[in-house]
Amino acid sequence: MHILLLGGTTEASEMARRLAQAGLNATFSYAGRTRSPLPQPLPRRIGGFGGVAGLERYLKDHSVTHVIDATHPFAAGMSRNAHAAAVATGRPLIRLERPAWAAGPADDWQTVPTVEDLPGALPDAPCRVFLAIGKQQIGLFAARPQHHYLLRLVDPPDAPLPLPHTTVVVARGPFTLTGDTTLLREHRITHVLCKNAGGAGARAKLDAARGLKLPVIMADRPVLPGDNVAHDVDQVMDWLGQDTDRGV
Ligand code: 3Y8
Ligand code: NAP
Repeated sequence: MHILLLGGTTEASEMARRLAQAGLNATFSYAGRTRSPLPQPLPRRIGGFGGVAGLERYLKDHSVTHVIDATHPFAAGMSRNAHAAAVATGRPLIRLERPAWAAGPADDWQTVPTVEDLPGALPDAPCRVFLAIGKQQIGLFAARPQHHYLLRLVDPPDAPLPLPHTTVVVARGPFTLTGDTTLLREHRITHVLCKNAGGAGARAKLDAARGLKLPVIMADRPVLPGDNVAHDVDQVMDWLGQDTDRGV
C-alpha cells in the first residue's frame, strides 16, 4: 500500500498524524504555495504534479494504491485533477471534506456563488474591507479601488499589490476570536469578505464579525467531482481499513 495524501488543510495534517500512527506507507503532498509549509510526520513532496498527465505518471511511478484528497474546498483545480487521474489509472480516491459553515440567527451574511462575485457585492461608497481570501485572487478587487483593504497573507507579498489602499497582516492560521475581534476593531473594518472554507482554522473572523455586528460577504464553494466523500478522519481510516485488512 502507498497512500498519496493531498494536503494543505488542518484536516490533512490530522490525517497525516493518523496515517503515521497506524504505520501506513504514505506521502504528504503540498502545492508549494507558501515559503515554509508545516512539517509533517510523513515524507513530504512539495510542488505541482504537472496537470492530470503529470499526476497519472506520479501515481504509476510511485506505485500509489490510494489517493486521499484532503485539499481545501476551494482547491478545485487539484480536486478535479486528482479525480480525473484516479479514474484514468483505476486508483481508489476519497475526498476528506469539512462541512460548510452555516449562518446562525445573529449572523449578517450575504452569500455569492463564487469568489469572482465578491467584488461586485461591495457597496459603491468607500468602505473598509477585511479581505481574508489569501493572495491568489486579490487582483479581482482592482475593479473596486475605492475601498481600503486589510489583507491577511501567509507570507509577505513578493510583488506590488494590485490595490491602491491596503494594509497587510502576515499571519498563518488557525486564528482566534480575541485576535480577530481586535484586528477588525483596530482597523475599523466595515465588511468581512471570505470563502466558505468551513473548519475551525478560519472561523474566528465570522464569530468576531457577529460580535461586532459587521456584515460578512461569503463565496460559496465550487462543485467538485466524485461521490466518495468523508467528513472526518475516522471515515477515511475505515475506508482504508477495508483494504489494509485485505493486505492491499
Ligand atoms: C500551502 C500550508 C494546517 C493547515 C492550516 C484550514 C486552516 C490555517 C485558514 C483568514 C483565512 C486562506 C488561506 C487559510 C487558512 C488553515 C490551514 C488555512 C485561509 C496553509 C498552507 C498552505 C496554504 C495556502 C493558502 C492559500 C490561501 C489559503 C491563506 C502551510 C497555511 C485565505 C483560505 O499566499 C498564498 O498564496 C496562500 C495561498 C492557498 C488562499 C489563496 O487562494 O490565496 N491557503 N495555507 C498549501 C500548499 O502549498 O499545498 O503553509 O503550512 C494551510 C492553512 N491555511 O495544517 O494547520 O485548514 O483552512 N489559508 C481560506 O480558508 O479562505 C486564511 O486569513 O482568515
Ligand atoms: P488549486 O488552484 O486547486 O490547484 C492549482 C494547482 O496547484 C494544481 O493543479 C496543482 O498543480 C497544484 N496543487 C494544488 N494543491 C496541491 C497539492 N496538495 N499537492 C501538489 N500540487 C498541488 O489549489 P490552490 O487553491 O492554489 O491550493 C493550493 C494548496 O493550498 C492546496 O494544497 C490547498 O489544500 C491549500 N489551501 C488552499 C486554500 C484555498 O483557499 N484555495 C486554502 C487553504 C489551503 P499541477 O496541476 O501542476 O499538479
